[in-house]
Amino acid sequence: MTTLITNGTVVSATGSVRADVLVDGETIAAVLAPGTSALGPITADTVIDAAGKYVIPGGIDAHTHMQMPFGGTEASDTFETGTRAAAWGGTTTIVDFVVQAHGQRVQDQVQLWHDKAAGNCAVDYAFHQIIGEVNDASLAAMDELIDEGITSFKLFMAYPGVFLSSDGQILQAMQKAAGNGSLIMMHAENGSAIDVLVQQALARGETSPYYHGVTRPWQTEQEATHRAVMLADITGAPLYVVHVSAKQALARIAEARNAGQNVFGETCPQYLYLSLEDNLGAPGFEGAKWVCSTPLRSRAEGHQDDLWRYIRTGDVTTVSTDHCPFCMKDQKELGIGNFAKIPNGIGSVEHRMDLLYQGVKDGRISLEKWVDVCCTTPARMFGLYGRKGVIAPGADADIVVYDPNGHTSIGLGKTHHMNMDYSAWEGYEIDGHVDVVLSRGTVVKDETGYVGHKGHGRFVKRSLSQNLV
Ligand code: DUC
Ligand code: ZN
Ligand code: ZN
Repeated sequence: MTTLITNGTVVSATGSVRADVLVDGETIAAVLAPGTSALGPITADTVIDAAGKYVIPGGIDAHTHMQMPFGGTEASDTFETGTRAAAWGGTTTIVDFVVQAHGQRVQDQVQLWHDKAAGNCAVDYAFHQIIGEVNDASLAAMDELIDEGITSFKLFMAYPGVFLSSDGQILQAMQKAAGNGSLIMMHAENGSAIDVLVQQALARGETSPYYHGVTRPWQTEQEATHRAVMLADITGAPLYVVHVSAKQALARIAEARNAGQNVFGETCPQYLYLSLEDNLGAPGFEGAKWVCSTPLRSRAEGHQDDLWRYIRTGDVTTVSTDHCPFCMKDQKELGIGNFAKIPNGIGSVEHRMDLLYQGVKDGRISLEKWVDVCCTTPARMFGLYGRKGVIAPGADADIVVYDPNGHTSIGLGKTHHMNMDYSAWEGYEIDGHVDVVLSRGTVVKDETGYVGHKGHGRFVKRSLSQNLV
């Protein structure tokens, strides 16, 4: 089965060129000058006309939480619904987090995540490992998992009593990563300080969602980021700081990078567009829709503009979603009268490519930077490059045909495909449209809608990061 995507502009992280893409089976066979090859006109079983469109590598969302237990409930997207929504939005690979909490065996949890995902996914998937309890067994598992294609480990400086690791435990895990070549991912917020601020706010009767943001001030993020950077420096471990929302934390990351450290920043669409004032501060309990950690930051303080700038400078290496959806009904509602009980998370897996494309339209980032932070660098960062993140012969035929003149309405009500009863992006009008999505050569989304099926998506074993200096 061959497919020719013709007349389009192939956009990579380094440039754009008019070219045809020939797909044979599951992989890309050739990238050709438009119309012909040295052997004459190309024939294929299926032809996709991409005239006036961009042809880009399938998006890689390197930070998702499908059906993750959290805050007394479970993230509302299953691997089936979440990866289907990803396909709708031009994301062809997700990297989800296996969770090891206190008292759990890492290897048991890996098996559990395989059981949840296998046979259910619309697009390919890989795993990171959350180490919620650093001990001899979990440190040993960090070595074992590398052979199983899980090469990055997330630690928490937040959520005392649930996921938080002490500085000593973090140091030990970093020593392990420095030795075996894996990558440490860090949730960098000072959880002990935040817990005190939260209790004090609640005691004053400050219970609405707005106070979720107020009690996690930027200083708690910058302080933890600094500590993580210093611990990484002591150990020589590479460090990827997830969901950075404070400009001061990014300044610290940029400083470490300028000093030659292998430190990387990730941000998410919510931190680029949404804010403490406009969203968490919405009337009544409405702000619960946007409770996530790290929190949305004040627009008056200028975080959003700075994050775009750090994407341009390369200090924000990747843009992922931290997709962790909860419905308002029965889930976010757990925190009525006490913001600390609102499950933390926003769902965006369907909208990341579109939302970041607005940065191109608005003149904030180049077309190539869009592909870089959404597709190519996530692949390099997490050991997928070559197979994923690139349109080149031999790569998996994960391809998106994107219409820059199309339009996507994230309307009021349920116009999205995530398993949520609201959208954090309600009312957003997007310049651009995901027209066609191929996952390993199979069209999973076209102009008629979703045409894929559950079970098409496979687990992808990752190699060590290809993005370290
Ligand atoms: N932050 C969230 O918003 N949700 C899940 C976990 C996290 O760290
Ligand atoms: Zn986190
Ligand atoms: Zn997360």
